[in-house]
Amino acid sequence: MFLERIDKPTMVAKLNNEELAQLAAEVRQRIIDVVAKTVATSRPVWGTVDLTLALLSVFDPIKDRVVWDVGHQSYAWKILTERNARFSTLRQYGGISGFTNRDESPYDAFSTGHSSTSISAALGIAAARDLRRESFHSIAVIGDGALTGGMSFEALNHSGHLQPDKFIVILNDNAMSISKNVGGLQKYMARMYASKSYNALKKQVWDLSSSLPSSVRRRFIYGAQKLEESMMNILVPNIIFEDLGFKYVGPIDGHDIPHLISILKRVKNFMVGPVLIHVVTQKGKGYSPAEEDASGFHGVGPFDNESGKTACSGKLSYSDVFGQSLCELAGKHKEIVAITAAMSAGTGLSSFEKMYPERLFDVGIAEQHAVTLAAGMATKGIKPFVAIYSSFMQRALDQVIHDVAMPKLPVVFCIDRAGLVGEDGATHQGTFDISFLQFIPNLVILAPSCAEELQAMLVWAASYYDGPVAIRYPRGTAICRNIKLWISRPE
Ligand SMILES: Cc1ncc(C[n+]2csc(CCOP(=O)(O)OP(=O)(O)O)c2C)c(N)n1
Repeated sequence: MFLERIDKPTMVAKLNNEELAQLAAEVRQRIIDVVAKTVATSRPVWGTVDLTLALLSVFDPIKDRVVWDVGHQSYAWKILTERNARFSTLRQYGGISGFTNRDESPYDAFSTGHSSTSISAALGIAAARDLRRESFHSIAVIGDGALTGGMSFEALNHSGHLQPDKFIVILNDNAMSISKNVGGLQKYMARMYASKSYNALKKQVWDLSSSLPSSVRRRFIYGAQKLEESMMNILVPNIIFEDLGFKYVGPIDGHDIPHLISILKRVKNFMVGPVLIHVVTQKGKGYSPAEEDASGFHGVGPFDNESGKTACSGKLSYSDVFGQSLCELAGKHKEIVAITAAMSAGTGLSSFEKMYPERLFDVGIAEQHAVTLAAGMATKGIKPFVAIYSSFMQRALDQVIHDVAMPKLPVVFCIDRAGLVGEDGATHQGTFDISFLQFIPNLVILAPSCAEELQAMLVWAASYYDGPVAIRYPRGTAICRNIKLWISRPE
């Protein structure tokens, strides 16, 4: 067992390719063994194991700063940065967090949980480094799902302005958010996989540059990059990241560790200005049940690690009650639509999505946009039900106040996971919504005490047009009094 011998992350850099491959397999197995038993949800994190090993082979995990977006893909990072012994306490009371956390380890550069913060944070770290005249690399690792969040674009835009050296964004592209990723950017990235001629050209330029003496290398690279830009415009029109001021490198196979290492070394040693490395990975890679059902494996309870099967609780959650009731209501009220910010399954909207695909709007991880999209629809007689978890609703406070409540638009906010949520930890507790909603003018706030009340509130809200309504309900099994339930319990 290699893993047992890795008590310092710097040891990873000393391994050869075969040893790295074995270590990757052991880390994957360690994750499977722990998350299968975890008394909580678990995450499909096997896809970033190879990237983690490559990062640890090239960068210094204390001096250089790696910011993992959301943080749920950092399990391999945790295992290899002195937390293997504690890894079995993952997502348990007093145990280690399911996300990166500065209080937990000096290897965690930034505390995370909510999406799309990594580029801003890594840029801030790079800016602070330059002000303090220090020298190290600042690296953001962001998924294609998290890239759909507006903050990511704000940060990319600002990076193009600041142009820091030693600043790398690694785009971990598995074409999946929790469900399949949505949007024009995803389609655009899929087109880039085809850009073979551009990549071949880039490789030749780099191969040549690494053989030059350091005195001329920098000038050569600058000239080559200029040439490359003009060639690129012919071969791959409109590389969006280059237009924003990044050097684009990719797409690269995120499971080929030696290749990843060689790319990271080249970027580390030769590239100037912000660099975006586009890495293509497979969600769940290395654990076949998760490879086959990647979205099903995001946020499951304990499972059998051979078959990957989870036990069905047979109980109805508040999210189920919401989703099924909304299906019924949408049959009667043709103007009802549902809006989700990349969380259709989590918020109970899967049946709605199947029954009314044209009336379900998945906006990506973009809560602010979800709320103002609803506001726009409401001005034209549509009745939007916006389903967002309580803690993610924090993002969209100004949109609720300014775009919905002040103009008294009839939007219904279905605030799931209100109150304590358990194992997801501090960043996901829905403990602030009453405080931040109660001062908002024109907003009716409702909190059901059982499934039947939730249904009654949804029925009332569907016909209420004097202003917005927020209905907050908790995670987990709904209390059912069986008074007038239209919906059936799952098998
Ligand atoms: C603001 C916010 N909204 C929603 C979520 C819930 N969430 C956690 S992970 C995730 C999908 C992230 O997809 P991606 O960035 O592609 O990472 P992957 O899981 O594919 O590695 C979502 C929507 C969140 N963490 N933060």
